[in-house]
Amino acid sequence: MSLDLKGKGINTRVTHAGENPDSVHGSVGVPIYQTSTFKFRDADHGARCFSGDEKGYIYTRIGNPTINTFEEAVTELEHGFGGIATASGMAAVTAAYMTYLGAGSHMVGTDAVYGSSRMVMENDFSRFGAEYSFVDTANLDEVRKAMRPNTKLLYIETPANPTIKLTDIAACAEIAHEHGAVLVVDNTFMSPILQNPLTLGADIVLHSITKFINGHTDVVGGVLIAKTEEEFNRLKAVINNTGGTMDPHQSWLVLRGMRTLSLRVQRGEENAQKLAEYLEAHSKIEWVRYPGLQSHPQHDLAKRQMKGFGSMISFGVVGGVESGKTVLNNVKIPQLAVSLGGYESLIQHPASMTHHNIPEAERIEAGITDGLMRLSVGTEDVEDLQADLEQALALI
Ligand code: LCS
Repeated sequence: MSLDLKGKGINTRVTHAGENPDSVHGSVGVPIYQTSTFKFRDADHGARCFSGDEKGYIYTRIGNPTINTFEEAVTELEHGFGGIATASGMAAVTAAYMTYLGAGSHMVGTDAVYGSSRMVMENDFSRFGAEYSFVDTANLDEVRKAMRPNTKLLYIETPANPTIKLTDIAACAEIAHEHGAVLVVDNTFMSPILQNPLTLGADIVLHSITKFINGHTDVVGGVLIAKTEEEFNRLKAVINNTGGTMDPHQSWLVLRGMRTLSLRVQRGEENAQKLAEYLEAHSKIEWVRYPGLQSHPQHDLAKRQMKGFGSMISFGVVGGVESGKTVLNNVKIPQLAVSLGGYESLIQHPASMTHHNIPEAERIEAGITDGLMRLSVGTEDVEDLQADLEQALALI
């Protein structure tokens, strides 16, 4: 029997969600069902599993106990109806686009989304006749103006990668629903610990699990969580047929990583708040963007829709991109690498790395300037991180 998590706190829920000790040997950890297919008792049983008259595993692309355990756990944390784990975050983004868009339909998206989330739309879905408008969704007037009669999908990322701009989720849910569109929210930067878009009116929430949820920089993965059975079934049908699903070993790893999510998020956030304040006061720093700073233009929205401010900081160094690169090349604790949300600090330069594939004019218009540096703050001792940044900034 799994524990009833109703009314339990987030730390209890992240520790026990999806837990269901196996009935054969009682193993507390979920077993890895490393199998591609499942044997039917007889021909009628197989037919009933396919028709849905009986619940039963069929084939791992369609369902697998290890994968389902992870899906149930993350769905519990996001307050959804059901979740579908995918091979990567981009497989989740692609599945969302594929489910809600077709020839002649239109999407409105956040302009400063993760580079590939924008480029897969502009380069690939456009070839199938889907239309798009990427706008500054922090400005609700721009969102309203961009909506058309054929808009089927409002797709937002908040905080956005890498500008750390926020979008008002509840207001966007209202706008989307007035137009008969669905609202999909990429919640990667917050994780289910700090923001729950489904409780604010979104229809679908997605994550690159590669980041905070797995948290150990050793797995690529994604997940989509639907608020209703209807949306879950629509997504599931597309993913089962197109095949961007997660595998059992990957699911076992991400579930293991997720058990410590709230501890890592808490520590990363404490560190990030201190570092953001330190950077803001530093003479070599031109600007800092972190939702926990009073200076963040949407600090009030952050307090309203998020349960914490996260551990992603972007900043610009006096002297622009060259000075920024001096910091990147000389810090010793944050590693110079893309990705984010792991136990370790990482630093990178979006204009030439994660967002290099966005045409320059679109990139600059979205606020991803050449001088923007992005820091993912890990669980190290903050004094060590600060001393390290200090010695690198002193070289400018
Ligand atoms: N959504 C967001 C907000 C992301 O940051 C990423 C990847 C994705 C979706 C795609 O997920 P993936 O397929 O990589 O699991 N962001 C990356 C980044 O900022 N650095 O490296 C990858």
